[in-house]
Amino acid sequence: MSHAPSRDTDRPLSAAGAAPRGRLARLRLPALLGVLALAATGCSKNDVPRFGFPKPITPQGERVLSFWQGSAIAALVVGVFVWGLIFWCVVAYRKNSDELPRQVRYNLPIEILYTAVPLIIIGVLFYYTAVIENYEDKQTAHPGLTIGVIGYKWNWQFDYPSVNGSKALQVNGREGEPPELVLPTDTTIRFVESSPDVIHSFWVPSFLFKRDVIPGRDNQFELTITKPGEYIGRCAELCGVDHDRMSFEVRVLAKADYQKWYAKASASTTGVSPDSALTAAGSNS
Ligand SMILES: [Cu+2]
Repeated sequence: MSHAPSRDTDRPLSAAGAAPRGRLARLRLPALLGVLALAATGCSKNDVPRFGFPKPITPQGERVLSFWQGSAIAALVVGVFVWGLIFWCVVAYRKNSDELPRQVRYNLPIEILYTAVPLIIIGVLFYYTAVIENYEDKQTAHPGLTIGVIGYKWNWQFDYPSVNGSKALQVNGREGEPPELVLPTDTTIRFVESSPDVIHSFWVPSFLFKRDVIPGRDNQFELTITKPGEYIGRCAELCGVDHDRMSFEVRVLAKADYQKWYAKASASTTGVSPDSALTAAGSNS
């Protein structure tokens, strides 16, 4: 290690004493810009720990969120370490003479380290991915509700089977009027997907889950919703020219409200108006 003698030694004492303050002043602008960049993302303080993910409303989504948070924190740790190494090299090994630096190669321990550590990181990510995927793919023998999801060019149809002799119910979107998928809380819901034309993808961001709707296959999954409310749903597969029209609404009602809605909607001959769930439930939530 051959460091050039510090250039500060020639300076008068007063100037050397002022240097730290000058350095602080130079950091003020980048710090301000950093705060501004964070503020401009439009994230509230409560959103930051989710690293951009929406608030999950299913236990399955909670697991995905924890995994995402763990991965993001691991990536940040690696990132900070690498940035630190880069800045340290930039400063410690900056050019200080025209002499060619000592040429080195093959540091075996370091090469083994930077091969082994990424492999371990990938192994851990792979393990948790597999565990959570298995959890999300788990299906019960008798789900509380089975919904048929049909994605077609360019809308959605949701089929509710008949319950205790009631009529089966079909909810269909119309042009300019997205269909409303009404679901109960605290019920194991199985979704059975099908498509008559091309591949679509059923995606409700608040579930932190999407699954492709593939012609000739009946892709299935189950989940339980814990929070009533209104959520947005989309097609997450670029399925053609009017792909952007394939959005839908998800309205989650408390179990009792859902039953009231279902009784009314399945008895109706005129179909289900977008707000019938609310009026039937007699609530504004
Ligand atoms: Cu689509």
